[in-house]
Amino acid sequence: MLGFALRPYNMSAREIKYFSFPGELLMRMLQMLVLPLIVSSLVTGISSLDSKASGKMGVRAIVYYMLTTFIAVFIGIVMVIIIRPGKGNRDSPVSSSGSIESVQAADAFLDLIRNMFPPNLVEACFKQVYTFLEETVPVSGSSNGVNALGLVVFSMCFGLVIGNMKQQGQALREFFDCLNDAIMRLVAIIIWYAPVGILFLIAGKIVEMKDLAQVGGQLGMYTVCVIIGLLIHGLFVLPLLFFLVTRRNPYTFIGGLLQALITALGTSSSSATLPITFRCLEENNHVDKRVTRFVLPVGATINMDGTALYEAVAAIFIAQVNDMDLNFGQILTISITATAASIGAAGIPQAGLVTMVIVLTSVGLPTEDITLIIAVDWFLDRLRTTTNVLGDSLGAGIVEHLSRQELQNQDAEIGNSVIEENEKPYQLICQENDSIRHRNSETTM
Ligand code: 7O9
Repeated sequence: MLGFALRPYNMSAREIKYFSFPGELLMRMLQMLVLPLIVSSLVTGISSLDSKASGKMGVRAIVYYMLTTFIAVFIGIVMVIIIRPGKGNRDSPVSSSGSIESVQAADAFLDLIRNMFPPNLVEACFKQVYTFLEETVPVSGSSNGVNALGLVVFSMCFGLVIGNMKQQGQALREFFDCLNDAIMRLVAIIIWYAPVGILFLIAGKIVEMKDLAQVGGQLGMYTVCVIIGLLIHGLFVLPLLFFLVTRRNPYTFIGGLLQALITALGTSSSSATLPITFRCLEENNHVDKRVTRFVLPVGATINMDGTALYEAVAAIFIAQVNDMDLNFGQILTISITATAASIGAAGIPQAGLVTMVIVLTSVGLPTEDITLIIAVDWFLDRLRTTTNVLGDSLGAGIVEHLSRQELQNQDAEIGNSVIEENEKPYQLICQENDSIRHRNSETTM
């Protein structure tokens, strides 16, 4: 409302920039926490589980990610085929900004694998490798952005190794556990500023936005199509899946996530929202810390249901605009590449454009037409980010429910070990210390 109330004043670009400043601050504070948060949570999450339990939990999470991403793509494709937003006369081309470089799917895929193994961990905190074409020769460069995939792979391996080191690894386990607790306390402070920040982020964006009347015709129908697809996926399909698995009311669970969902809407970044997502799941929904620490960082990196849905819809929309009839094989190709693109996005530099180019070229669609949808991209990005965060969070609830047996076994082992303090294996002592510390921290927060 604040944003719409200020629109008639026609603020200059400079004024809008000043106006959005409190929002920018929130964004910077959240991003500041993401790096130590994902490293410490993955290391402690994995080292506190035995390798069998973490393996099972990992498989469950991956199956959930694949399944829900595929369902999202399917919903998107059904919506875009029913609504047919691209039919009729072609809109006059929206002012095309930025050139789309030629990228090769093979190069992007190799970049993805390369980024999994960063040669320099410090550099991985702010750079990704990137292959581009100079004439026709592939040259490697680097682009700005956190190499999330590399850090996730390293942290998982590191956690696995120190989990197996028994008493030798205890110091490191305690260090990362304590680091994680400390970061979560910072999150608890920043959360007080979040409402102010989000207010200015969203209001600033509404003041800045071009006239809505321009977005009519094909583009308007396209926007509606994506919104309906995201709503069906986020409000019906995912909650239904959650209910079928856990037999709990999914909407009370989603109620606990409201802060995280609104932050996702404001920041349009699921990685910046991660600190809030952690807090909502652990404090409001009481999801086991061993699950959130493991599942959430991985989910934020590879599970993007909204993004997959969006890319599939965009590709078929561009085909409709160009009067191209897609056969079943091509639609299948789009669904596979859109799924792959959403999984790989965090590992591919300049992902937004590059993954879209890969999906389009896989079925021979013209890549210039990406410029048609750029006008509404900022808006749809917010909605698909919210869907991504919702998918990650419901996934954590589902994985916790499916893994309750392993979690209880581990709790029981810790309980039994109290009997003979001197004879119990070192790992149990450590786990017991961990759980005592958690109990303490819960009571002090
Ligand atoms: C959306 F969790 C971390 F910290 F490990 C992490 C850090 C960075 C995870 C992911 C990233 C990251 O860089 N992700 C990324 C995501 C990079 C490029 C593109 C995207 C896709 O983003 C979504 C979209 O545009 O559809 C959306 N904005 O979920 O953040």
